[in-house]
Amino acid sequence: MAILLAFGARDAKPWMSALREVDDALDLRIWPDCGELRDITFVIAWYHPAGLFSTLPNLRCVQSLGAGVDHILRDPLLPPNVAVARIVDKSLARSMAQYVTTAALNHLGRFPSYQKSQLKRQWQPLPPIAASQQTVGIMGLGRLGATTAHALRQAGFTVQGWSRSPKKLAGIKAYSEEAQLPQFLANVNILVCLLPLTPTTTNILNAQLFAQLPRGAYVINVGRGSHLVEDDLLAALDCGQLSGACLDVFRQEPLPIDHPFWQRKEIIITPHISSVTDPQAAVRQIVANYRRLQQNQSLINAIDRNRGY
Ligand code: NDP
Ligand code: OXD
Repeated sequence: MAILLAFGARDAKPWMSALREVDDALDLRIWPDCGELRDITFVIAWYHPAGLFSTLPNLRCVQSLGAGVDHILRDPLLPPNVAVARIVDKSLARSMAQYVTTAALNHLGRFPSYQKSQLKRQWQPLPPIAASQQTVGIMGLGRLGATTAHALRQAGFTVQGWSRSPKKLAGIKAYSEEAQLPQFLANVNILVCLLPLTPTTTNILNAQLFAQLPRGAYVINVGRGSHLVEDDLLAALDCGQLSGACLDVFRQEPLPIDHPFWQRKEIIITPHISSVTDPQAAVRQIVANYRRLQQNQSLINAIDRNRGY
């Protein structure tokens, strides 16, 4: 049995070292040096090369390098009986909470406006807004969404969330299912997307949804680029329905050089860094999963392939 590291967009070497620190007897291979393909039962994947899974006759598990698994599930060649697991880690949740809170406070403090004034050498105080008067709405109250909700609340914001199933989180008003989405959106000043990308959530940040937010709302997308209909965002910014957006994820990454988002002053762009898995923090659960697979035990943080997350 061997483990293959198949990373399209990340350096595999720090992962090799961290895995070896946990168990230096592991048979580890880095794509494209796969060796004997029939040895490979376990793939650690991050935007893996197309066609890979169909070349591995004994594949039993694909472990995502991150919290999301959309990059694995969208592969039509993923055999139906292969288990899929993801990373759940406190440091990943903390760093997401930190990013989103920073983005929300940056918007609340009007830092982008003051930077514009600065470039014009203008001393232009704006009326202050209290965090408590701003409602942050988080779409997705899972591992990252719940931690982020608590961090925003600690920063003084009024926080509410929306998820598939009903939730009870101290101090956070929770809405669930599609039926409660309009009610959830109606008073949200800062909307955060922390949903997984599934067929149901693809394109969810669209014109119809933006129209249900109060005028001038702000959007923070840290879920996936395909949650957002890009033209609808630009139109909502043009007409003032939205006042701005902070985007960490994009339909195409890296964001193409000629993409209209680059030119927009109301958009803050970061290169998919809001929460990056730390190899040292994540390898233990990966090795545990590999061992559990060998012993035919159920996996840690396995996802439901039918549900898509
Ligand atoms: P979880 O699976 O723990 O949580 C997902 C949440 O979304 C759950 O609350 C779930 O509801 C809710 N949800 C799923 N589908 C729907 C739906 N159709 N309608 C309403 N709510 C829905 O995931 P994580 O919190 O760990 O991660 C969320 C996503 O964040 C990842 O999938 C990934 O795309 C993104 N991410 C981005 C990173 C970045 O650097 N930008 C880093 C890490 C993750 P319920 O609780 O009822 O199941
Ligand atoms: C993840 C990510 O899903 O980094 O973990 O986007």
